[in-house]
Amino acid sequence: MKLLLAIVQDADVNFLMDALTENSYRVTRLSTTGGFLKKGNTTLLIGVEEDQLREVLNIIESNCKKRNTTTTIINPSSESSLLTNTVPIDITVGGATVFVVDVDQYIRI
Ligand code: 2BA
Repeated sequence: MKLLLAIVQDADVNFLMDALTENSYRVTRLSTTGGFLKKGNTTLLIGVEEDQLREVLNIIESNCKKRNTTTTIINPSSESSLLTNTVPIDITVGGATVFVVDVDQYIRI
């Protein structure tokens, strides 16, 4: 068995959870925060058998979009570290970041 930790954007999560549950997958939703943007995102815990892994990854891929955003960082070429000394950067977030972990035991009591 595998545990997927799927970090997805909040805008995608309802569609993704619907698609997973319609296909009889069990899923748990956690509210999380990305370290770089410091904005809310969602982490889904999805326990699957190994032969279901590819289908679940396909469902995640087809429901999670890439989105462009802009943030600011401290200007790395400047000697000043004042917060006012920032530069904008364009970044692409998503579709999804997925960690696949081996499960030792799955117990439902
Ligand atoms: P955040 O950490 O808020 O990152 C949002 C986006 O900012 C990232 O999108 C990436 O495009 C960019 N980014 C992150 N760190 C960067 C850096 N040091 N320099 C330049 N750009 C950077 P994604 O890669 O799609 O990641 C989306 C979210 O997935 C992340 O939100 C974080 O919550 C999670 N994540 C991604 N990789 C991770 C990892 N290796 N470990 C733990 N969480 C991860």
